[in-house]
Amino acid sequence: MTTYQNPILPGFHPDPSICRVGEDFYLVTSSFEYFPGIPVFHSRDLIHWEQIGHCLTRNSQVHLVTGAPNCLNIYAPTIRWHDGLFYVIVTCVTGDNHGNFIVTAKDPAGPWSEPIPLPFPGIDPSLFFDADGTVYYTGTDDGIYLCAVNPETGEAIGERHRIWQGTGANNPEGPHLYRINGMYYLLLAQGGTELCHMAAIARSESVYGPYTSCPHNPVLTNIGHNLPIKAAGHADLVEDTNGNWWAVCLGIRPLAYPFRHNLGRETMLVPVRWEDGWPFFGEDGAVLPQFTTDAALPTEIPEGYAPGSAVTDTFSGEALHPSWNYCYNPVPGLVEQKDGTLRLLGNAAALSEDAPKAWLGRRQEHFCCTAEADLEFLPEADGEEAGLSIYMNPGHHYEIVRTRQNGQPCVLLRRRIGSLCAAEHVIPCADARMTLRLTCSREWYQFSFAAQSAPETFVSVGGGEAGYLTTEAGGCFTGNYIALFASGNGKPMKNAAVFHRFAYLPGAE
Ligand code: 6LW
Repeated sequence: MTTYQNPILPGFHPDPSICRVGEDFYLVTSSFEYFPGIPVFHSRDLIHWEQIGHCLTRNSQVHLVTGAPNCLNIYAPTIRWHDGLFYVIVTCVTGDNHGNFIVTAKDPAGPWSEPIPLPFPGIDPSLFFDADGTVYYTGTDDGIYLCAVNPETGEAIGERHRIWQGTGANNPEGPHLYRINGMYYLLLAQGGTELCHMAAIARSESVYGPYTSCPHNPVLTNIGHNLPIKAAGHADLVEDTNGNWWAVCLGIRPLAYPFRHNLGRETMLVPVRWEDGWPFFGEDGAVLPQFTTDAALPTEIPEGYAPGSAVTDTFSGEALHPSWNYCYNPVPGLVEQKDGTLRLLGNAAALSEDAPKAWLGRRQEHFCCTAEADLEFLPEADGEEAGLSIYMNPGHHYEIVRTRQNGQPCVLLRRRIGSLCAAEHVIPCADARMTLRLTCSREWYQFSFAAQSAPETFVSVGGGEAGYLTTEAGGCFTGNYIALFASGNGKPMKNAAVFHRFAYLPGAE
C-alpha cells in the first residue's frame, strides 16, 4: 500500500495534462503571462515529479501581452506522444484573439519547435491520435467540438462537429478524447473552474457520437464534500504500466472560510478504477488530500528540481534556476545572472504597473514558508528601489522595499490592494547590504530585514493579511509569486540592485 498527499504539484500549476511513454510520465500545466511558458514535468511513479524544462523558452514562440494580468496568454495545454514525437497543443489568449497552436519535440525537456498555428477558435485544445491514423482536434468554443487535423501542418481536415456538451452544467470545456477497450470516451470539465467545478465523461462507438453520458456523472467533483480541496476539475486520464488508471486534475486549497485561495489552482492525482466500462474517480468521485492505494507504482525520486522543495540559489552558472519566471517576455538588461549574482536594473515601470519590468518570481507553494534574499543596493536617487514581494498581480502585492526618501536611504513596507496603497514603517538604514525576509502563514505575510552591520538582528517592518492576496480578492487564474524586483519608478535606474542569495524554505503546513 502507498499513501500519497495532494497536491502532487503544489502552488500555481493549473489545467494539468499528462501522457505516458513506456515507464515515464510527462505533465504540463498552464502558465498565463509567466515566461518561460508551459512547464514540463517528469515522473516514474506519478507522485514524485521533477521539472525538466518548458515548452515556450524563446520570444519567437510566444509574445505575452499585457492588459489583463492573470487572465490572458497561455491557457490550458494538452501533452500527447505519438510515433516518437511529443505534441503540446495550447491556446494563447490575447485581447483580440484565441490563437491555438502546436509545438513538438523529440525530447520533452526541449527544445520545442516553433508554433504550428491552427485554424480553430476557442480554448482548451486537445489532440487524439486514432488507431486508423486520423488525428482529431477537440476544443471549446461556445461548446465542445471536434475536427480532424494534420498535426504536422495544422491544417483542418473536413468539417467541425459539435459533440457531447456535458450533462447540462455551464462551461463545458477542457475536452480530452480516449479510445479504451474499443470505445471512444470524451472526458470534459464543466461548472466553471471555481467551487462548482467538476468533470464528466461519456462514451460512443463512433468518435463523432452520439455519446452516452456516464450514469454516475459528474465522475469527479468535490461539491458536497467537506474537504480542504475544492474546485476539482479539468482532468486528464492516464494508464500506468500495471494497467491501473489515474487522473490528474486541478484543485484549490482555500485558506479558511470564506473560501479564498492564494496558492492558485494546483495539480492533484486521483486513482481511477473501471467497472462495466465506466471510470470511478477517487473516493466517491472526490479528490482527497491523502490517498492510500495498492495501485501505486514503486517509488522513484527523480534527481531534478521538484516543485514543493526547498531551494537555495546563489546565482552561480549561466542558467537561472528552473523555478524562476519572468513576468511577460524578458527584456534584455533588466534581469541578468552573472558572476555569481542576480542583477536587477529597474526600468521606469513601477511594480504596480502592468508592464515588463525588472521582476523575477517563483511560485509560493506552501501556506507556511520563508523566503530570504541577500541584497546589495544603495539607491542613488530618491524613488529608486529594490526588494522582496509577495505578488499576485500589479494591483495586489506586499513588499519590503529598500529605497531612498528625501536623500535618506531606508527600508519600508508597502502594501497594495487594488486602489489602496500604503508605504509605512520607514526605517533609516545606510547599509549597502542586507538580508530581506518574508515569512508566510495562512493568515499573514510578515516582512523583516537584517542589515549587514547586525546580521543576526532581524527588524520587522510589518506585513499584511494573506486573505487579501487571493484569487477571490483580486486575482484570476494564477497564484501568488515570491518575487525579487527593482524599479526606477519613472526613470531607469543607473546602477543595478544585486542579489547574492535567495532561499525558499517550506514550513510546517
Ligand atoms: C482554462 C479553462 C478554464 O483554459 O480556465 O475556467 C482556463 N476554465 O478550462 C484557464 O485556466
